[in-house]
Amino acid sequence: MITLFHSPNSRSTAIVMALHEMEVTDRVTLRLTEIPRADGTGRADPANPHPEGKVPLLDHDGVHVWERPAILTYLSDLFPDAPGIRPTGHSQRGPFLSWLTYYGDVVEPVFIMKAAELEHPYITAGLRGFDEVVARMAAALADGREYLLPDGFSTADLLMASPFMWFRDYLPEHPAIRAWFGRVTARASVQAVGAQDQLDAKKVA
Ligand SMILES: N[C@@H](CCC(=O)N[C@@H](CS)C(=O)NCC(=O)O)C(=O)O
Repeated sequence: MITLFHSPNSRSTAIVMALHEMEVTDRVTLRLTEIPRADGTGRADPANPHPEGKVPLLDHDGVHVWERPAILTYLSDLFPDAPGIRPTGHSQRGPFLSWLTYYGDVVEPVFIMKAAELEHPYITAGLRGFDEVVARMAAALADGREYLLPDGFSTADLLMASPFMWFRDYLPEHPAIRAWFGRVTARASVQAVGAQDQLDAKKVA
């Protein structure tokens, strides 16, 4: 049995969107869970097996997978024929994994540093900064492609777009990035899960 611990309007939302894109919502059970929120609401759910009580967490027959890049990679291995992923052996598997890992290793920390207004030579040396993230995305989209991979949408687009969904002010004034973000957020998965999250948010904190 595969269960995703999900809290509405949180980092796990992108994983639920990915399940829709992969057309595997009937294969993965959603378990709504509570988390402590930045505004002081919510609490850790003792039933959530995440080591820090966070979401998302994927439970596959009692084996736990956490961190979104790992979960999206794991799902792509579990469902190699699903749309929206690049399975092992696919010519774009490497770039697909690279965007997922780049998100976790660089983009998310860079967003947090930006929000916290933190700068340090170690950060610049190790991660680079927000401008470099924007430049990397702009470079990928420079050839006119619609999504980050040259052969179309992937769940890596959901992950890379996810921080901009919460921090809309951070969306750069770059036409190709704005058009890409518009395409990602117009997708049926994003619209449907966003609407469902609003309903589910009333059930859990
Ligand atoms: N790097 C993790 C971050 C997970 C994370 O921080 N999730 C937040 C939700 S937005 C959470 O569960 N917070 C609850 C807490 O900090 O206790 C990932 O991307 O999966």
